[in-house]
Amino acid sequence: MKKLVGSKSRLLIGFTLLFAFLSISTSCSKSSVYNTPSGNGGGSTPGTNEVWIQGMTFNPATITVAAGTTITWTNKDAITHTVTSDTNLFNSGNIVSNGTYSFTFPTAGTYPYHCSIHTTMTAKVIVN
Ligand SMILES: [Cu+2]
Repeated sequence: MKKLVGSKSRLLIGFTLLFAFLSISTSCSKSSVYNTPSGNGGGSTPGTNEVWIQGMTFNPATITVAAGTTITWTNKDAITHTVTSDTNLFNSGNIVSNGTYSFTFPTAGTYPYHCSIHTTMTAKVIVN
């Protein structure tokens, strides 16, 4: 009798451990899915009049456009960046991951800019 009770409770412990293990592995796989980037970026290079902020750099670092062109920046990084004119002509404010910012350049000239969060990130727009 005692032996039977003992094996029943061992069986119960076994099931409890099995359920505990299953719920842990379920939550693990859920969290790893949650952490996976969505990967909905479209193409693998910036389009015309587009600058990607990617890997802590502006790509392309120098973009040349005609006067009146609107340039769109897209933040491909997981961290926040800004597009900030060195001469205060334009300032995006914070661009979160996957966020965009557009600015139209009506006048010919060279317009250097940087990220105000990571000041080593610099680039320029040349308007012809
Ligand atoms: Cu930045």
